[in-house]
Amino acid sequence: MHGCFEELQALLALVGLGPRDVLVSTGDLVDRGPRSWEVVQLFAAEPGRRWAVLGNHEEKHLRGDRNEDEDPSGRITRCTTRAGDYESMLSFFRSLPLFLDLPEVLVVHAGIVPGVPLGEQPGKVLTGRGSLGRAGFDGRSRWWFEVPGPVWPKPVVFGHQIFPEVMRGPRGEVWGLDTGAAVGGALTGLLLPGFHLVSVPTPHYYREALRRWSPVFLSRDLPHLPWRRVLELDPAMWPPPVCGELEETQALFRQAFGQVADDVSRVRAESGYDRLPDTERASFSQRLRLLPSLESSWGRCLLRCFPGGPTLPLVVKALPDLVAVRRALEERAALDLAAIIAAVKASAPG
Ligand SMILES: [Mn+2]
Repeated sequence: MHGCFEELQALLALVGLGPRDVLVSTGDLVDRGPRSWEVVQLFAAEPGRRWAVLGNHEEKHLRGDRNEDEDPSGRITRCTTRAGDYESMLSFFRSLPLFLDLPEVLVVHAGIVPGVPLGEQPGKVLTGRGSLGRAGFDGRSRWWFEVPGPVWPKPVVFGHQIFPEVMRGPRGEVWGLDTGAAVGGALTGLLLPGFHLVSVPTPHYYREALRRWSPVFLSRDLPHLPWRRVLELDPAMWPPPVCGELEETQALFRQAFGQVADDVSRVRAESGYDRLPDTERASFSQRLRLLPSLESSWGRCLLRCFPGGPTLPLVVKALPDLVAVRRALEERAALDLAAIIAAVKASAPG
């Protein structure tokens, strides 16, 4: 359902759900769409006749998964749900089963391993956590429901994998109902016991949400993002003021990089390092390393890049994020390079 509350209401109105009917969700009640909390409330309020299985999106919230580079939909839900409501959401998720064995069908979120008893099914496969990339679930190999022979003694109803049309399987023994709710597809229901399909189109809510929230997240994350990611981002792709923040951040890194390059060349040229025979160069570097004035982020970066000069991997390793670069540039501003050069020259043996 992915937070498509209005479409869910429309779907229920369409089928005329009566007081004795039960509504069952294949999971992923939340994320991507605009009204996750309302969808959760609709289920949580009436546990007797609103059932759902655990989807990978619910599971991600329960795990407190913060690895959101690829899919920030959970983070958007966290940011748009009041703290107390979010806690209630989590405790509701904790109550969800991995499957529902109904009289007419078996309901799971992502899929099952054919022939394996329900109690022994891997939780990952049922909920779709990490099932992508696994044969039978990756869309490249034959689907788990296309194996020869019966998949299960009764039809299996599942979600998780978006199909342009409901996936009925070669022998009609599976019902893949995810038709892209919240991503410009439709919210689809299966009426039991007659096995009739009903669906309501949904806008591409998630695209809109991404457009709105990605700049907010980038702005928040920028100070702590690794340089490799910061430098990969194209400022022109981002709206102001994030575009400006990104440009400033990248400029700061280039400034630090240029400063290390200058300092390495200055130390080499002014200390006499470049005129030393190869045999004495190692001892020079050793003496440079022992200078107490280089015990700082900037000093460690300089030493890492000496004598060959900075490279992107070296600087990134010494100064992993914006916070580190800012600190290093401040340290550099307070540093007397001439004194360092004089000290290393003075430390020469003989
Ligand atoms: Mn899913």
